[in-house]
Amino acid sequence: MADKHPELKSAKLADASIHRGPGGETHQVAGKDNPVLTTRQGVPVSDDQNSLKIGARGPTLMEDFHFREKIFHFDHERIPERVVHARGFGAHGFFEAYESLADVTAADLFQRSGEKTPVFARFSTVAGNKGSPDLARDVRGFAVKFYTKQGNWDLVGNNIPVFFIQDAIKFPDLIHAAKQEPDRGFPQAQTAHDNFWDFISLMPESINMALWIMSDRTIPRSLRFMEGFGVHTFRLINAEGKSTYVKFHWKPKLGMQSVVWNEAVKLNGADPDFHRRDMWDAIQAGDYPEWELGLQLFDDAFADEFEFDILDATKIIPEERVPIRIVGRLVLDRTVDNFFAETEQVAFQTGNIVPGIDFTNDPLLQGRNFSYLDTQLKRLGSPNFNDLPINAPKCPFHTLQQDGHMTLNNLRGRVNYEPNSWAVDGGPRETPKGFRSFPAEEPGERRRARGELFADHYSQARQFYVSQSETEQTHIKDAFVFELSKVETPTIRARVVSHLVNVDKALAELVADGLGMKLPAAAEPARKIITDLPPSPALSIIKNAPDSFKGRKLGILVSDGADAKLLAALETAAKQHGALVELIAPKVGGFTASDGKLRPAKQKVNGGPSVLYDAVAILLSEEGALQLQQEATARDFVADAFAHAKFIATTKEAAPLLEKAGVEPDGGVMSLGGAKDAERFLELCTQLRFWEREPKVHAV
Ligand code: HDD
Repeated sequence: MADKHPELKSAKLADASIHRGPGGETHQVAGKDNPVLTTRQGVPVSDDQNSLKIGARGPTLMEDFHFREKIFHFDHERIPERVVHARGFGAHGFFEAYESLADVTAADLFQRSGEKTPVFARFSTVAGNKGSPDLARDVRGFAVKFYTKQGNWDLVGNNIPVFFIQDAIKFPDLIHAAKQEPDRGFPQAQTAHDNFWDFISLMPESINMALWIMSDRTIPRSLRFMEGFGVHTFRLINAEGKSTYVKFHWKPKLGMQSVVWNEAVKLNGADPDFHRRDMWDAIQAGDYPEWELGLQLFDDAFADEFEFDILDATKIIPEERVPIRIVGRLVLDRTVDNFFAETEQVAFQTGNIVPGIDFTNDPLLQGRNFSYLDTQLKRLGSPNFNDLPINAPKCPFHTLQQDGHMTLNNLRGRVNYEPNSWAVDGGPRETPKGFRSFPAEEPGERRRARGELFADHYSQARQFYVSQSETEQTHIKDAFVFELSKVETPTIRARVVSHLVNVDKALAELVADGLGMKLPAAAEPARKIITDLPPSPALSIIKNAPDSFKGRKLGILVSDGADAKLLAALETAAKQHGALVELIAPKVGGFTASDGKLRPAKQKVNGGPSVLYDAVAILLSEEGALQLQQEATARDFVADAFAHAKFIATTKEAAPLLEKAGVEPDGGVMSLGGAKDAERFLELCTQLRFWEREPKVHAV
């Protein structure tokens, strides 16, 4: 167990030194465990409860420097939130290289097998404000800062390998359309509104990404259960200066998993911090989230023969075409000490690359290289944001940059320019081993244009759709119907569906039917040929499910008199599967199981709905079942678990509750005869969801 804050858990409540002031206010005096409270100037404070006044009931005095300083600082606590990806959660860890990649790159972090490089990763949603819920249907940011021995490398990716637009000049339009509408300031953290779908329908290049965002990829069960992608084609450069194209992939060790949409909607109310809490809990418990880094490597010959442009960020290269070479692992093993100092002030920049890695001409990437640097100045308020510990390299660095707001790294000595004549204290000098851009030849006219192959907007969208399992295809259809049902303008709905006709006619028909409209004619494609590409099974979450319940959570609904043996057996089996257990009871103070022992509960039933769990067990005594069948939230607990295709284990005593909740026993509902059934149930849970049930519980 790696508990980073053991002192908090062991903390005694410090009430010994409490005394009351004349107005009844609480004063606590510094003692051996608590330092003296001071002002920012270090002046000891005698009273932090009352401002300085004339008499007990008189006006506050301007001379109260402690009051002024405290309020002044509070008034300025906020900095602008990120214009996108405002809501995020970060953690520290390391990247470990499995092998030397010296054949393809000179990047120092990839030279030695077993080499560990410290990293900071920040996961985010895109559209919502800082306080928005975690389970918004949205792309997740997956940004990793590698503090390498040759400087910081930032891989600023997403959990989806394609993007909405091809050229960075459209980014402000995309984001304006996705975020709250400017007159009304809503909807928050949602794309289900007119402006977003209006923009998408007018930008056919976004249709591939539209399919991805309507898939379950945008409602991950956990940040630990999702993939990450560098999206663009980058270059790796080896010591001889040879360039190899590369696409970066992160593969979660626990496998991929998402929730269902109705679950996401409910999770946003039940626990808006669901993803960050999950990550925090996992790291605190020593169950460190882990991903493997994979590379798709290819050369100019492949780029020339590939049917899409490798500079087009709205396209993937299927894993079946260029296999992924796994080259290392990312482990997140430390939560932050201070959210603001680290997660909020971390400044990622696509422009942060190191010798051995280089950009390509992808017009989205080229634009990003300007935007990230620029935005940090606005957000962090000074060009010295790199002096903040979270942003500073961990290798030695020497620049001749100086001064500016809040600089912490000041030059020493006489020299702040180069070249200079000083042999001693002459400051830093260049090295032939420093970063060199790949000397690509760039012929051509100055034009506002794009590569010809960028115009195929539908072939890969279709490939993505046909690569999904039936369940996932239904989820995509349902998501389109849900989102477009929130669009108030029928012509926008129709324009979106007209693109879907080019993707997959059957999908378009289902969506049109779900919206109660006639199937529109197909949109005019920019490129006449729509290629029927072979399915890429790697694109499906369900087809690649991990067959393990590791890292998942079993929720057990209990009452007084619950079978203690069975409970212990379930707890043991869950532990053996690497899963966590939480007990949900009528009262949080606990319940007395059949062995007469009082056990604490984690949740009271109305605060612990089944959406918080991957599978549930209902372990009630007869009286418990009679009591809970009267309780709406207990009925919801069971009914939701059933509707969300979860595995349910139940004792026969719990039958009245299941019946009241409308559960019709099926292959995903298991009756627990005794302790011996616990392991069988956990085995069942390794399938994660009982998808066969879904069509039976959703009629619309
Ligand atoms: Fe971006 C933040 C990922 C296109 C402009 N972006 C940001 C973050 C991630 C991404 C993960 C959050 C970083 C953090 O946690 O602090 N962005 C992407 C990906 C893109 C992409 C994968 C396409 C492949 N972004 C993109 C474009 C532009 C931007 C085309 C502008 C032309 N992105 C920004 C930004 C942000 C940002 C405005 C906001 C906060 C920040 O940079 O630091 O500069």
